Amino acid sequence: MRQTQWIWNILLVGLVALVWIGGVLPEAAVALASPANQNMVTDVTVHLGTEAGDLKFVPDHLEFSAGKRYRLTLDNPSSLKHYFTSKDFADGIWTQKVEAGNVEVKGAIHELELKPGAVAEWVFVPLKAGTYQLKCTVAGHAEGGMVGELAIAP
Ligand SMILES: [Cu+2]
Repeated sequence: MRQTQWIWNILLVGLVALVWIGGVLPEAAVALASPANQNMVTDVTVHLGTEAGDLKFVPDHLEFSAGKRYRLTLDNPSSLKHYFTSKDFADGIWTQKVEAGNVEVKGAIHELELKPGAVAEWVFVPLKAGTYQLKCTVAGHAEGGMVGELAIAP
């Protein structure tokens, strides 16, 4: 019947709206609560090691601006595990979340370990200007060249 069809359509639209609000609102709330106070995010990617097995970060120098929001994607294309370690940098930023697989971690993060093939996303807002040393803390890796620099411009 025609009337039944109408009711179904209205129910369907309502359901779609509920799913949309449920998915979008928490994200919007987080964005509003962040110091950046906007939805904009700048994507940056760093590779930990290379497929050929080089001990280095690619790129090994990154520049950020205080107050902007970044999504730093870390991946490990090598067959060794690596660390992304920069304690002073981590102390100078506000971490919104770190996402890896189906897990989302909130709160302060100081170090990330990436196993071969792993990918993680770190969403943060730099706060404290400075130049910070980055290194991989696996024995021998920093000595082998796996170091870098993270700069935050005021
Ligand atoms: Cu390493």
